[in-house]
Amino acid sequence: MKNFIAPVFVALSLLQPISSYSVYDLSNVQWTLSDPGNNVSVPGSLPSQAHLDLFKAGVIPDPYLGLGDFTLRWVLYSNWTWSGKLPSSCYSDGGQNWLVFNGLDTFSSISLCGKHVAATNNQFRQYYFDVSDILSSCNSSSPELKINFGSAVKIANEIAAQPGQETWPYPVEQVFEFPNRWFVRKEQSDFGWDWGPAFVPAGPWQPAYVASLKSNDVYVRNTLVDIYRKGQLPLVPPDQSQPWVVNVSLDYLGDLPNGTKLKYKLTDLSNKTIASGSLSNVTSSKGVIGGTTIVEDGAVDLWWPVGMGDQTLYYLQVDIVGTSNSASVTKRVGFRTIVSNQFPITDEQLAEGIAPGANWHFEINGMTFYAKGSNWIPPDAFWPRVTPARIQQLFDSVVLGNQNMLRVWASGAYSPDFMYDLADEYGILLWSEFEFGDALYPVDEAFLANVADEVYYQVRRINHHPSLCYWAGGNELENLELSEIAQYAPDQLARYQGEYEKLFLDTIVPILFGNSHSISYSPSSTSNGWLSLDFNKSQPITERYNNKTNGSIYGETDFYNYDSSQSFNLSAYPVGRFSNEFGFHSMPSLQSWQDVLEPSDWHFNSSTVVLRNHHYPPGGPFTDNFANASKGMGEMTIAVERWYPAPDKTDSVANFSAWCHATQIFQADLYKSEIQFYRRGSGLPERQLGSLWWQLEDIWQAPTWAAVEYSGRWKVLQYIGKDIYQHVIIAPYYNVTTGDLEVYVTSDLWTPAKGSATFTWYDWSGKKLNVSTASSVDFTVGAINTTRVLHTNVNESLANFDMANAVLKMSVSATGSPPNSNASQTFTHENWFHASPLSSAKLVDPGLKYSWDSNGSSLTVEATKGVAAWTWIDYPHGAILAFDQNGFWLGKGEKKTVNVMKLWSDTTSGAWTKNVTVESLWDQTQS
Ligand code: BMA
Repeated sequence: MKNFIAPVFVALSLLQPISSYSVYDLSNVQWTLSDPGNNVSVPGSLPSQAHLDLFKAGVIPDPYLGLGDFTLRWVLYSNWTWSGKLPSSCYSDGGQNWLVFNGLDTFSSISLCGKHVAATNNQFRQYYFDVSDILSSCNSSSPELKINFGSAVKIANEIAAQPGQETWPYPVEQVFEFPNRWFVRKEQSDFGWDWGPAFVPAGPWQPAYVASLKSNDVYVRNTLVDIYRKGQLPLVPPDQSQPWVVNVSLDYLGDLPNGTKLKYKLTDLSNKTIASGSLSNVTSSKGVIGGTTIVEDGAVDLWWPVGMGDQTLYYLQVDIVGTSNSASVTKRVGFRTIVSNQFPITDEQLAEGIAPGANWHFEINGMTFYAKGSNWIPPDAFWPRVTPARIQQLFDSVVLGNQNMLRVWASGAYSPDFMYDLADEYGILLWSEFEFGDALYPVDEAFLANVADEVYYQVRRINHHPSLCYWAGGNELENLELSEIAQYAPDQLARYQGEYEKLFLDTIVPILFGNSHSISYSPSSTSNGWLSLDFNKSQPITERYNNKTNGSIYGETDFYNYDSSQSFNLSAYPVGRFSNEFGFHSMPSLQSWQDVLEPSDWHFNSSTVVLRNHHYPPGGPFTDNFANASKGMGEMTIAVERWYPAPDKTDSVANFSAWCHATQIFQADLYKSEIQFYRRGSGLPERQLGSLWWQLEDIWQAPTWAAVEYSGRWKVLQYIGKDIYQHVIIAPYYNVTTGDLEVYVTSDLWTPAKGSATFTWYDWSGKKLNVSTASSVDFTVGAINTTRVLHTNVNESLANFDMANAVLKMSVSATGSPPNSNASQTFTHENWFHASPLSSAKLVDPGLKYSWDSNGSSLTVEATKGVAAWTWIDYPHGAILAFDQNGFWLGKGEKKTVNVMKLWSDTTSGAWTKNVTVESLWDQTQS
């Protein structure tokens, strides 16, 4: 055996013959990437995409620089071929030889030894081809493998132009940069989105192999493990006293000998065996073999999301006994149940004050919890350069930011195994979606069959991960696309709704529920949930749509309003059971812009900055690209000027930086206001049980809704999210029309907490104001509930004061226990209220001072002269880190010790500490 062949068999004993089974990783081939049309031929790699190899070869600059999104269009209009020679040692004569591709993006034509193998048209499928005959008749000892990729943009347009092709009423199909993405099973945001570029990359984006099999060898190409409580049905809270069923099913290539058995071994991570034996009910049909076993309830510990218990994991090894290569698969698994409860509100719930309608919340291991998190988009326009380290950095930000759930949004790509692996370890719940969004899709036979293969592969690949918490069919399909049909083409609603159900119910559900008892599904995020379930049918779901009763509350909310005059008007926020997205865009920091812009472009409205703002995208409904982009810039500017004193620094770079920052303050302020509102809803009739903001992270450096910039740097929002997602919070709710101010303490602990809230009014210079509201209130707040601790009318209570010169500090201290624990713990939180907008408040110089503590990893910040609003510790380009707090307020004389919570990277050898600045809102506006 030559050294580049990876042996994957394990010889069970010396008496067994050593098999010639081998799996050859095609990343070892010396690839060439070429396009004769453009006279390009450069070294290629696999996995990769054309842009990445061209960048590596110096043919193009880093696509993210400047206006690369537009200037590199020639790459996406070209045809790219990866060619390379297979070593003769990677395949065998007489046996079966398979080409296995875990992902081809997207329209490829494959040839081997000059013979056509196949054409592909789905980025999300695994493809496998028996090339034994081609290889045995090939007269070269190093046959050439060629994979040619066509332009997805051109092919999408060709498909759309086919006679009789389906069309949809305007404006249902959302165009960002390139149209017709809905005909193509490729990452939809590759065609442009309102937070990203449109590189429409092409290439073998996932690993690929040659599997060479002798008789009775098998190659397991995909594995399903489904762990659920006996009797469990999807979407139904299971009986937690039942034992666990472990169902295993393997997709294999090769021929299984008759009477093959499956053996299993369940071990903990230290290799202690928990259970072992043969799987029962073994069934085998062409290419699939499976069986089940029962694991007693007490034999294993539960897996919990972060903050709710341990992330206990186990190894499940399954051996196919009887094959000559002793095929064996090991998956790391966890034991948990997770259900999206959409059942009608019960009488018992009504008696608790919950509004009628239906539930919409998650239950982990039978426990209701409050979901806190954000939406995940593709972390890069080029997946092959997304490393586990990058995901780890983002997941650090998720858990350090007090989040427990990410909605992995529907128009990127199915997440790689390493991302689910990391989520299993971090305890981050991944709400996962099939890759359809902001469009309706064709339903011809070929399209549905293509989707069916994709769903079958992805569901089986991902299901064993305990972090998987939910599947949804796509993004905004019911609340937006079908609503638009109802609005613009009401007479065609029945047709398009029927087509929608054909794809998202009739096609997807039987495959999903046929493979998984453990995961809930809804055809759309956002939706009003299901109306009824009938498990006598392979597709049990009937959607509720608008089958609603007045006064009742159903389903999820999705909310955006770019009219910033309404940003803090609480009565404009949606009242629902769960908020799966909401937001407003902001600029990235100057430091992020420095990564991709020439210094001459470091201006708020430089054309490069503006053209990287895709909120109203270049291909979208408006006619002029620059006007589109400017509209989104204008929304940010107006919001800043409306609500805060606007930066006006004489140094143009400092002014640019201050403006970028000011847009982040507005964004953070708005999200905080909404998150407080949603969380308070946990104890109001809506029984609101989750808020996931739009969006966690950036795909590139641009004005977007992200909380974490492309480099990993935290925007103001990420710090404010960390603060407001703490277990116990105190927050003001103000009605500007009536002057009513209410303050609530909200807790997502699983048992009641007791404590006191204190209230102190100041003027901006820090002088206490003798306002007649309560100064301290004792309270008990129930489990996942809220309680009002102050109610006043500021028009009355501040009648003798200058409203523009009054701020209220609210503090809470409560004793309770963290979820799933009896330990007693003190929870504290503080918040500030100002009745007049900060744009008209009488801010003073707060006299901020800071110094590094002797340990060098924390600094003390103090406001010596007045109240400091939105205190911000900034650090220079070159380091990426997170403080344990930032963007906070300080009372006069108040000091805070701020720790460097995480330092991810530092190219300054520590010099960044010398260039830290500390400024408040007041300082930001000083020249
Ligand atoms: C929703 C999302 C995304 C979009 C975001 C911001 O529509 O589902 O499609 O990027 O809002 O506009």
